[in-house]
Amino acid sequence: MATVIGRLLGLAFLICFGTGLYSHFLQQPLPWMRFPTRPTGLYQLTQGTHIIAGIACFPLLLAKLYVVFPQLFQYPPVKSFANFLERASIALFVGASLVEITIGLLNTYQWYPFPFSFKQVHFALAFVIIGSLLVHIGVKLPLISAHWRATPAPGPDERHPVDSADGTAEDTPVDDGPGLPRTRGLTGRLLAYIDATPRMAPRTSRRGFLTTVALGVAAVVGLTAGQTVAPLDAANVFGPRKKGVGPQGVPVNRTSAQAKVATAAMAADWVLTVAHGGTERSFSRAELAELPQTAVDLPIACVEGWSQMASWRGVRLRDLVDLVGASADADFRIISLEQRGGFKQTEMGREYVRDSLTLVALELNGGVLDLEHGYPARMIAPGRPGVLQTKWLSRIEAIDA
Ligand SMILES: Nc1nc2c(c(=O)[nH]1)N[C@H]1C(S)=C(S)[C@@H](COP(=O)(O)O)O[C@H]1N2
Ligand SMILES: [Mo]
Repeated sequence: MATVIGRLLGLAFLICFGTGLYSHFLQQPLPWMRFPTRPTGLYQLTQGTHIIAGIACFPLLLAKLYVVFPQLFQYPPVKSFANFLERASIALFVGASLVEITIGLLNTYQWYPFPFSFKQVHFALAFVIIGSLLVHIGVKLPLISAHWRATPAPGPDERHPVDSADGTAEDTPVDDGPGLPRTRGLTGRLLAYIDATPRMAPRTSRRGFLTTVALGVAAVVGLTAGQTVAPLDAANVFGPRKKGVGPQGVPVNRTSAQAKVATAAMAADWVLTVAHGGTERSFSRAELAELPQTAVDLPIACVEGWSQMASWRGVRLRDLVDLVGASADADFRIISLEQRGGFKQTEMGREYVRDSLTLVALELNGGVLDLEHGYPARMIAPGRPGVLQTKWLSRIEAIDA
């Protein structure tokens, strides 16, 4: 039981680690990094999966703890160095995991009742978790490989073979004792013997327990996944965001009031300045609207796990930067009217700048962009996290290489 749940938990953590790293590097790329811009919903998929797998970890981790609970109090506490490593790595793994998924869940509700930076701690703990998991697997490797080399368990009548007709006894299979796996080779048998911790009287039936865990996973995932998986929308009871709820049918993360941009955004003399090298041009909203317009369907996919498809209309970013003579390999800094706040400016690699779907959007779902969605103009690009879809644009400038 511990193995079955351990495998599922390991899988969920690996998925979270991979999708988490992807999300991290999208937001803080190393200088040489380039990212795929297709499929356009790639980040919606990776981050939606990250949150779903993370939420599934709650029942899985609790189940795993429940199953191994008696072993937490084994005596003597440490039997050998390998045993010490194993127990220390598990203690670290369990502690770090509980903190990791708890702050992750709180982050999806944008609730931060802890005195440290969510982003840094969530990132650092991921390495503690994967590291301790690797130590744990390393210590258990001989046992794991012995298990995979094991011969299938014999049928009932093979166990006690009758003498053959000529009266000579056939090879008698070694009886490993009740509950021990039959393994090939001396090492395998020894390891199986060493691992034979006294069997506990079952506290519940195996099937009942696994059903409970499966129901738990189905419940917590089913009641939240609708925040990103459209067909599950109706069942989205606990997800912090609901599809279609918000101005122009799209949820809002940071409001114009929180960002303190309303006055600057509504000002009659607003312009968007585009700069490359020594060249600078400013465009009023009317001037932007006179440039060739493109319509695209792209999702807002928030790191917090909600996402929503929307229709945007506006000017291709590459057309705009070409007007100031941008080179094809120029990366850009996207600056909003916001004076404070972590996302007042973002950076955009050339792969997004040159993409035909990347827009300075002026319209959303058939109407003038709502102030809450970034009026007068905002960025929308394929495959990027919501945090990088900068609202209330002010300036777009080439980053000197
Ligand atoms: N200037 C600015 N743009 C921003 C943000 C912000 O805080 N400031 N938040 C981002 C985040 S986290 C998300 S998920 C999207 C949400 O876009 P929406 O509010 O139009 O749905 O806007 C992004 N754009
Ligand atoms: Mo977001």
